[in-house]
Amino acid sequence: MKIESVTLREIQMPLVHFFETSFGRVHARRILLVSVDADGVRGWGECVAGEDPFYSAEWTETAWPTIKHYLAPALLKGELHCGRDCAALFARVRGHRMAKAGLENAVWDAEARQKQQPLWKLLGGSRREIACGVSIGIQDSPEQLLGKIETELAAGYRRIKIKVKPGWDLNVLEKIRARWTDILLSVDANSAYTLDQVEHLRKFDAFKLLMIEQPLWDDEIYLHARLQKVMQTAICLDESIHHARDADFALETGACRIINVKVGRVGGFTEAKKVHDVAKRHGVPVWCGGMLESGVGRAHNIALSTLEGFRLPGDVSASKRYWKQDIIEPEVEVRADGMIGISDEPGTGYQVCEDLVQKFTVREETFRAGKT
Ligand code: OSB
Ligand code: MG
Repeated sequence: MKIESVTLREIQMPLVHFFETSFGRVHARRILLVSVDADGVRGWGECVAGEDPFYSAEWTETAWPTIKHYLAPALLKGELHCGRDCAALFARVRGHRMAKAGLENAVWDAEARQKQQPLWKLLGGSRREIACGVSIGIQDSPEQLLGKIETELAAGYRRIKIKVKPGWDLNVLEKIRARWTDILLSVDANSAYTLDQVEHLRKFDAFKLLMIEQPLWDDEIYLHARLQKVMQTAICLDESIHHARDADFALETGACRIINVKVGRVGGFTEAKKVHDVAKRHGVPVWCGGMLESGVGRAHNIALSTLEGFRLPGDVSASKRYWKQDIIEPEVEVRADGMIGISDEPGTGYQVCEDLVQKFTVREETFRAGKT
């Protein structure tokens, strides 16, 4: 595989509805898209870093120069046979996993198109349909949240996840459970609590939750193990898991019973597959998290979710929940039974609408072999 050029674009897209977590509210996304041209095909990747360094240290403005000055040059200079080879080329750069994933996944995408194979098959997937859940942000009022849940359940989604933080947690859960006793329900705290609040956290056990995601510090695994010992609700780690070794450590120490796999957070498909394999070895289910992706990242999340270990509904939901118009064709649609059917087309099965990408692009730079 000869990578001839790498193009980095920033697109800006307003969200259909704001999204609020314990670390803040976003109204629009600034997304970095990566495309690589190789052997007559173009592969696309998405860097899922946020607009601010709040979910993780990485954000839009660290990803751009990291790709420009280090990762794209490494890719253009390196010997590369397939997507799997990228991680080694990027290994000298510490961290910056979302930036790495944007590039690596573009290479996997190109590889699948070049081999005329579905990306999901290339990744080792087997599922022909995947189960979808939704992640619903903090709203202006509990009534507004209940209205949203009602809409998503009617649309067929198989699991409702709500964002929680002190002051927007047990009170809201009481209202939800009063109305829907049996739905598959989980919460995501995005590190909003500390171990001092263990008595408060134990009260979550009353609500028969599928899981509580990332209750404690984003850089902590061991203290989650302490918490898991005194909580019935399964802990799921998101922010704390950066690679397969973290996953192994977390599962060995009992810090969680479920793992949220985000391909961007762990640095690309190769590492995401490793995290999946570690969880499988421990007999622990994983599910695919989301980062408010455009269609490019969304299509990649769908392909990843076909791996056997993705046994729980993911945060992979329909394009129209996020965007007035998504940048892929067809848009991601979720069936009335809450599933997404998997395409047999080569690549992701979704085409990138380059004219729309162009329309949303606010900056663009191309790097070529021998010129970086
Ligand atoms: O913690 O899973 C998270 C979005 C941005 C940053 C972090 C998270 C999320 C979500 C949204 O929960 C998932 C989605 O619908 O894409
Ligand atoms: Mg999360």
